[in-house]
Amino acid sequence: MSAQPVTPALREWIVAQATAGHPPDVVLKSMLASGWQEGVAITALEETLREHLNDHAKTSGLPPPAIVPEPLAGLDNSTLHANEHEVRVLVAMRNPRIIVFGGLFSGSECDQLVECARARLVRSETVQLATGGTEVNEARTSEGMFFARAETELIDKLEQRIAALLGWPLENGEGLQILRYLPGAEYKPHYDYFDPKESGTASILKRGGQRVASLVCYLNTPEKGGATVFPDVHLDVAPCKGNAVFFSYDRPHPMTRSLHGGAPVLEGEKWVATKWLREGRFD
Ligand code: PD2
Ligand code: ZN
Repeated sequence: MSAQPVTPALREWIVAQATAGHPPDVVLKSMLASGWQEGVAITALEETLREHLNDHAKTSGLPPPAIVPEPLAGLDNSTLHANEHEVRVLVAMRNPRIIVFGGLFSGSECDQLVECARARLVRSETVQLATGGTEVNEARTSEGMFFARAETELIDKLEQRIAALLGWPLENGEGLQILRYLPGAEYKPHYDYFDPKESGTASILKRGGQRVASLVCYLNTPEKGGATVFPDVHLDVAPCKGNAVFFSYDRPHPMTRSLHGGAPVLEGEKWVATKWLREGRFD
């Protein structure tokens, strides 16, 4: 079958369909019905809509894109080496950028983090963007604590491993946050970046600028529930001891599709360590 050219007229038609409110799967169906090859149609749809969103972002004064960590830049391997430690790439999604790593932490490293954090847990708070302070929030029913950067030898070693894996300066990382979810606890879907429209954001950004990526590392395997969910792309990542999910967002805007949450834990506990990466040094 000869290649079908994606013409400017087709791109215009796709944008018109999307603007009229037709969801991508409906647009795809009508392309297939008019004889488009499935692969060509999907690529044309994805590329056209992404370009359209980017153009829209430029003209509507949205924040410009930042440089974000890209762990797989120039690599075609399913196994990476981060400071002598072997890490497997289990899932890699491009848009939004989501990567699931296998074996980032060893079982014993996970256990040690849990035991160091246990006695220091307090009910988790979220950043109160109106003031730049923090508050207890019903959307987040976990308990947590923060380690200072390089607080112990183990934390220093893990932070160096993460910096090597992500290719992002260690100094741009916030301290490791440990969270424990008991049965029923959850973290409702949210964005990890700071909303530029909120009045407290300017003061938060003075230290390190925006968050541009997150790495959620699983320190145990809950018996049931507790997936990290990405509702915009219908992706659920099962928590599995030693694995981690990475995702980046190049601007503080929902167009990054980085909305994510921690689904309720149904049985057992869930422990995670979260590393947030800033644009600049977080000193
Ligand atoms: O524990 C999780 O799965 C989770 C989900 C959403 C953690 C975070 N966000 C976070 O620490 O930001
Ligand atoms: Zn989050």
